[in-house]
This record gives sequence, C-alpha cells and structure tokens, in this order.
Amino acid sequence: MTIQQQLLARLNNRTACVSIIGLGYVGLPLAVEFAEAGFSVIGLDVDTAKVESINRGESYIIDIPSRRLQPLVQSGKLRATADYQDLREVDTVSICVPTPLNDIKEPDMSFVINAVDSIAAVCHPGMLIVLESTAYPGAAEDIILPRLAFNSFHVGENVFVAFSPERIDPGNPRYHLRNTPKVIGGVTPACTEVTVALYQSAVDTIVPVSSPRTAEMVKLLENTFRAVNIGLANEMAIMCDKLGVDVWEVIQAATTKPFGFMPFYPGPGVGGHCIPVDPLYLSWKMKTLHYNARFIQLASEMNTAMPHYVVDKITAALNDDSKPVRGSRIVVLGVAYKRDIDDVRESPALDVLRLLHERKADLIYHDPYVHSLRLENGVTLTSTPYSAELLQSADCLVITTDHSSFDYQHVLDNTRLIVDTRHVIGQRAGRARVVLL
Ligand code: SAJ
Repeated sequence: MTIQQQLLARLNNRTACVSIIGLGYVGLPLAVEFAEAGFSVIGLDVDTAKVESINRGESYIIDIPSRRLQPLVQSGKLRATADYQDLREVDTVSICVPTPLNDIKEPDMSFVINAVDSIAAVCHPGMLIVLESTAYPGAAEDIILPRLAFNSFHVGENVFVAFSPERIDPGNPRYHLRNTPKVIGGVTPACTEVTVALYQSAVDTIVPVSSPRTAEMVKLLENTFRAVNIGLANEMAIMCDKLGVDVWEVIQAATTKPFGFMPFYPGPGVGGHCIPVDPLYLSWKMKTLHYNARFIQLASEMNTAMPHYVVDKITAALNDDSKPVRGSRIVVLGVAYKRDIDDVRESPALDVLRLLHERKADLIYHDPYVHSLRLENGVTLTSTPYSAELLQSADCLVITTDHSSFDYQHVLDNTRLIVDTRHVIGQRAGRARVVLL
C-alpha cells in the first residue's frame, strides 16, 4: 500500500490520530466533531488555561456545552496539550489559529508560521496538514511547502497539504460545523482526497475545489461580498439622509423583490474578526501584484467612516437642543460588535466612544455582555448598571448595539433624545425624540 492508501485506510476506519492546533471557536468544535466521529483527537493550544479547562471537560466555547465535551475527555477520545512533542505520532493536523491584521493593517501570519514551524519539527511521512485560518491567496503554499521541502518531504507523495476555510458563526442557532458545507482545496489531487476523507467524518457536505488558492479565494469572496454590501448600505443611508428619505423604508421595500436582491443594513460601522479583516488580506495580496482592489478599499473607507458619521448625528441632535457635546451626558447602549454577543473586537461602538471622549462628553455606556472595555486611546470604561435613572440622566442616548435583551419601549419612555444607529426603536411611540442614521 502507498503512503496515501495507508492514510486513507486509517481515516476511513477511524484508527487515525487527528490533531487540531488552536482550540478557539473554530478549533474546539472541530476537535469535538472528530472525536464524536470516532477518531482519537489531540488538541493543542499555547494557552495552558484552555488546555487545563478542556482536560477537565469544561468548555469555554458558546457552541460546545461541557456536557458534550466531558464524555469525550473521560473516554480518552479527546485530550488537550500545549506540547508539540505530543503530536509526533498524529496522522493529521488542522491549523485553526488567529490571523489578525497588524497595526498597519497588514496580515499577521505569525501564529500560522509558529504552528507550521512546530509541526515541521515533528512531521513524519504520511502526515496531512490542513490550514483553516483565513489567509491571503497563496498563504497555505507560501508558508507550509518551503518548511516541508526543507525537511525533504514531497507534497502529494509522503506528506499532504490542503486549505479548508472555516465557516463557523459563533452562536448561530441554525448553522454549525456539521451542517455547513466545507470547501477543501488540496495542493495535489491526492492531498484533496485524503483531506476529504478526514472532513467527511465531521461535515455532511464537502466541496472539493482545484487548489488551496481557490479555497482561500472562496473564503475571501464570501466575506468581501458582505463588507462591500454593508458599505453600500451605509452609503445609501447617507444619500437617503441628504434626500430626506427613510433608508430603512427603502431597504424594506426593496426586499420585497423576490429575486436579484439581498438586504444589508446601515449601522455604526463594521466590527468583528472577519468582515473588517478578511477583505484586507485580499487587497494586501493584490498590492504585492501591483493591483489596487478598489471595491475593498472603498468599502473599508465607507465602513470605517461610519463612527464619525454617528458622532456627527449626535452632535447635530444635541445642537438642536442647544447643547454642546462637551459636558453633555451621553449614554451609549450596547458596545459589542453585533447583537447578543460579548465580543468587542473591531466594534464600531468603541470608535464612537473614543470620538465622544475626545469631544469631552460626559460618557457612560451600558452593555450587559461587556463588563468593561479599553479604548484605543487607553481610556478604560466600565458598564454602568441599567436603570430608569441612567436613561433619564442622558442628554442623548445612542443605541450602537441592538441586543435583544433591551426593553426598547422602556428606553423610549425614559429618555429625552435617542440616536438609533440600528433602527431598533422602529414604529414605537414614546417620550424621546428619535434620530435615525
Ligand atoms: N453589519 C452591518 N450591516 C449588515 C450586516 C452586518 O452593519 O447588514 C455589521 C454588524 O453589526 C457587525 C459586522 O457588520 O458589526 C459584521 O457582521 P456579520 O453579520 O458579518 O457577523 P460576523 O462578523 O460574525 O461574520 C460572520 C462571518 N462568518 C464567517 O466568516 C465564518 C460571515 O461570513 C457570516 O456571514 C456572518 O458571521 C453571519 O452571517 O452571521
């Protein structure tokens, strides 16, 4: 049997030992699905607190309850480690580490490079390496192949490499790892075949494509599509405002078109670790090829300008009450980057807070999911408990994140002025004057 046939056999009869590097919102669900499929799984994370928590059967990921993790750990099917030496015998490695942008908005591949360097040191013939972390087109081949060649491996013969983008949406009640189709692009057809054999144990629908670069571009198209259309929705809001038209009514009516339209909505900007970040991986790569990805650039400019637009709205609304921003009590309601989560990464609410702080507003925020935060300018704030008195103290209240838990009628009845960046007050009537984006 060839090395590929031996690996395929171990994958098909579940005797392979599989590993995941990076046990976050992508890696831990993957480790659990592989273990439930019957594989012996080793999860590796540099954060020993995560390792210890998993080995106690305690989950820290919203989509994986501990009751699902415990039996896998107790049976020995799944264990966690921080030591790459524990991966010496594994057959497969799925890399699910962060790929953020650095301070000058360029890809930071350091987490991937560290993982690949560590894997290369323990790599053996027959190993499969899959990169899942979102990256620029060509990243999987640029980073993995030279490190394997250095160890005299031949990809597609005695070692296998693929890219398979993660499509995890934390907290999504409908779509999770198993029922979200998984794109897979191997360096060679043999690489694709063994990667499909591994992932079909954990995912119902596999979508093989012709190369890692193709798979990388699939992911970048998915999220660039969102960033560009959100940018368009934001510019529509600005244009409708100048025309005296309600953009929300326009979008709602356009959505009645049963084909050829998909609604996106204006907001205070675009947060999260995907949409503001992933498109810039593509535009960065294109710059190295002397091409300017104009849609991505424009969408990024549009979306990052929205916090300033929100503060202009607040300033104008206070001005109508003959109040300057300086010294006015401004209550910011909701700071997470989207509703019903606690993640503030790249959240536009942080920019709104920073801009208001720079204008010397008397600033308070409330977010039941976010106890405290630190602004880019180093200022730290703590969430003020919600109360009618808090609302009544506001010269202006800004809704930046539309958590489902808020009682918007109560907010409306206890506030004098609301800037609603999420159109969540809707048609409700109450005491406050409501200003929309
Ligand atoms: N946003 C708008 N207007 C919109 C949609 C979103 O302003 O019409 C804002 C949100 O408030 C948020 C940001 O954009 O600040 C991103 O929102 P998102 O709905 O795209 O949520 P994310 O960042 O969690 O995106 C993830 C992505 N998932 C993966 O990359 C695996 C994205 O591809 C998913 O489409 C998205 O979840 C989802 O649909 O939940």
